[in-house]
Amino acid sequence: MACPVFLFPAIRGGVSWRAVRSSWWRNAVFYQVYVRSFADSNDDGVGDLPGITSRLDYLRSLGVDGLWLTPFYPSPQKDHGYDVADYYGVNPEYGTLDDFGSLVEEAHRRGIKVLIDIVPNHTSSRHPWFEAALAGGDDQHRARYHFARGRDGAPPNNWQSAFGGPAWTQLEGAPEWYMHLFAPEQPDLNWWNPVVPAEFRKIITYWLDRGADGFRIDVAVSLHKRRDLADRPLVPHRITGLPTTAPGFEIIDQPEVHDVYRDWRHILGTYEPERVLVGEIFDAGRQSRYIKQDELHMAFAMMDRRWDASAWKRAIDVYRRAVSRSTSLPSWTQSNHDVIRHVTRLGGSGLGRERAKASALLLLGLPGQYFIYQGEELGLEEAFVPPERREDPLYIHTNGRHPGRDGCRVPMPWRQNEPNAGFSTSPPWLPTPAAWDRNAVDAQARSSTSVLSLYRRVLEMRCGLARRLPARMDWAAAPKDCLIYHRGPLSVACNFGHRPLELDQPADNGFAVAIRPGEESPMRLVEEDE
Ligand code: TEU
Ligand code: CA
Repeated sequence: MACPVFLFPAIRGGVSWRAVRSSWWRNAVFYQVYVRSFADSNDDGVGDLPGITSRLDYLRSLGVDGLWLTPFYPSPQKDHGYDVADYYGVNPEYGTLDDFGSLVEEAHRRGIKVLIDIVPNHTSSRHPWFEAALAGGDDQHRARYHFARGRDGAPPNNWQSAFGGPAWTQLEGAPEWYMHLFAPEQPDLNWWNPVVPAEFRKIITYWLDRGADGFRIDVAVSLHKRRDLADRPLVPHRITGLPTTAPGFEIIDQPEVHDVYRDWRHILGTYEPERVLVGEIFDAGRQSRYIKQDELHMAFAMMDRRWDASAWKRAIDVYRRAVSRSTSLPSWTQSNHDVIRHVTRLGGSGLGRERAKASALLLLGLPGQYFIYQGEELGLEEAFVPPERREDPLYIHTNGRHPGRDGCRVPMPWRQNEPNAGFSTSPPWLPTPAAWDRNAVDAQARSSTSVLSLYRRVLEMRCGLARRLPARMDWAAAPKDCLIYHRGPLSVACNFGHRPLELDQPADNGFAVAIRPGEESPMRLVEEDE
């Protein structure tokens, strides 16, 4: 957005004042667009790039500084784009390269940056490299992936796929297996082979040249697997006694992964204005190793703790400490396309929504970036998707033991009293829940008490305060079930309890939150001029 953000974190390690000062991404608010479900321009039931372009004014009026687009590359969509068949194109369902160009141009015209998703851990099984590896069986192509012989008809080792079952699939009628830490349609690349890093250098340069402002890196720490492919040691489970994998034995996160990001950061450094790397890393310990002046700029401070003041305080401090030795700040987030929507996690319906409003304010006042997941600004809940309509490989490959992630990926409701809440005149790829009409953007825009109006107000206030907010915050003494912090002129209070709290802390220049169950408007926003 047009709001210039000039907040100065502690400057260490020889970063020039100018470099820090001119960083557009520090304290920015990003908005994650799940491309397939955001906006459908041609009414075929599937979101697309021109749809996003047509909604940029909505995103500008919301007040975001940047977008993260989930993968839009040609893909068989076995994991909805996280199975890339061609890293240099656009899935025809989503548009063309020209559509990408217009999207970037129009976003930039509105002062909005565009991050794209890069998937370096694995390709699609329909990527020409993997097809050649299977067809020819030649060593050169196979060496780009992990092929290994099985052990007496069993997989080469005991590693498991994140989607259930072994991380290996056997080739038909052959002794070899190939590795996939996710679905069988997502074979893992062999980053030890120099051809692979060389290809990704080309890919990121290609998109930087097309105007991308940076990358969200999928499963960022997994690129190099442990070289010996050794079995994970098994130990008896603490409670059940059943064999379980021993902690502290890394099959990913090898030291060489850091070389990749140092290399990418170097490439990014040759572009103006500054481009950024956001790693899909949630673990604070790992964040402290990867968020560095010469590696990643950001990673996700995922706030998925139970609704409890001390648990939230602890988590906030853990994530703040993780970046304390860098010039970066945490990137607060509560939801994405892989997790149950946080309104639902926090208790669902009215209560969950009020808590979600409070948690957003709590996090938006903190130093750092904030990542909104599309629909969060509407207070959307996890949707029920009938089992026969579910498409997530996590649901499919666990044979339904895991409900899958479709419930947070249901298309955006744009307009009330229209088919499929205004997303599309055709049935959307995932069905719109009947009651979603009332969540529609147009309805919420008309109401001053809607979640959307709250987000707009808070982002505007944040933008207005930006120049006066230091990178430092301090916790203040607070009553039980309550967190209070001060950050320069801003004071934020969040009530995690069930009873209304009267605070004697003045909330002079900032906003204060109080949850008053049973009241029509349980949230209080104290603005500067009140
Ligand atoms: O997710 C990687 C990841 O570690 C998880 O959040 C994953 O969804 C979970 O382990 C499943 O049990 C990324 C993407 O965000 C996700 O959508 C993809 O499915 C995954 O990588 C594979 O590309
Ligand atoms: Ca479409």
